[in-house]
Amino acid sequence: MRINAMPRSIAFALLAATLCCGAAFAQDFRVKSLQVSSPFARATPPGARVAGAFMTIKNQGTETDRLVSASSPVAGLVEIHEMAMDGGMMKMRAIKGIDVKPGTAVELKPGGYHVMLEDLKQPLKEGDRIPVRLTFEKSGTVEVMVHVEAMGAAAHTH
Ligand SMILES: [Cu+2]
Repeated sequence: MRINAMPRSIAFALLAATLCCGAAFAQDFRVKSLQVSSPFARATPPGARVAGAFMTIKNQGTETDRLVSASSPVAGLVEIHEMAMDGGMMKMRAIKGIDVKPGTAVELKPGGYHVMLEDLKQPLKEGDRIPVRLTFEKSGTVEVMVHVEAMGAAAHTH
């Protein structure tokens, strides 16, 4: 079929479908009163065994909840980490959980809290979407899809 033989309405629909997908990854996931927004990670260099996953967790309920664990089929081990100053250097360490108070949002971001994917079974490639299960003390478990973005200038390494 010649393209200019296509009815205009179909041509516009195809164009809209092409344009839509830039924003399709800004995705929200919900469990009870919690909303997990736009989870992302960065592509890993060959041989890397770890990667951080980042997201915003908002609590629209009336009680404090707490992210207590996470797991993913792409990682042998998943921990909750924070970055903190230690003897004048930024270091990351495993923590028991992240509290999310009612009416607030906690941002997991490079240089701060993150979900650490360890013992990666394969490198994370730009454009991948990887499932990560988050478990909260009160709200239970939710599976989010983590969008893998281009490798960042700020590498995330141990
Ligand atoms: Cu870490």
